[in-house]
Amino acid sequence: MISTNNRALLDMPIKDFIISSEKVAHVQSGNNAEHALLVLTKTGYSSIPVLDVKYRLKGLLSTKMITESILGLERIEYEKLAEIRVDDVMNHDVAYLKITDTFRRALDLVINHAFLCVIDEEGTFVGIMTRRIILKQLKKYMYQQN
Ligand code: 2BA
Repeated sequence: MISTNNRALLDMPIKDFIISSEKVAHVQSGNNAEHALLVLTKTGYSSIPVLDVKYRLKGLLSTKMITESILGLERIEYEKLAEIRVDDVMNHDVAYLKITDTFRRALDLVINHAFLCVIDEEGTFVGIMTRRIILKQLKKYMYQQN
């Protein structure tokens, strides 16, 4: 049975828990893989959002996707990095949240995803909600119960 307190958390709008877009490392779909690998390596994140020039969410990109694309039979073909576009190697199938969604949907999705991209009514990327933030909120509510 869900307590009143838990329901309050589940029904809470996600907008207060978002890491806003200007703080989120991202690449553009037209960037080449060399630039993307640089961003991933420098920021230290294992996966980051891919946006178009109008800041619309297009996919997710990880270091693994890039290295797989340059994996030859006997060696890693680094020279290909400059020719490969982010668009060609990213994952197009992205689980995302709408800014109007509640914590309940975020909790459902974050079980299988380390972070979720958040878009507004026009489909513009507004930021991310991470597993860390969701766990922190859950912990806060669980302690309040005792
Ligand atoms: P990962 O990069 O695999 O990071 C897993 C966890 O390791 C993060 O969990 C965070 O607790 C820690 N971590 C990794 N890199 C960090 C860094 N540079 N600074 C501080 N902590 C770091 P979450 O915070 O729950 O993030 C989950 C995922 O969300 C990350 O997975 C990453 O893919 C993405 N992410 C988080 N913040 C981001 C940002 N500002 N820009 C782009 N992607 C971000």
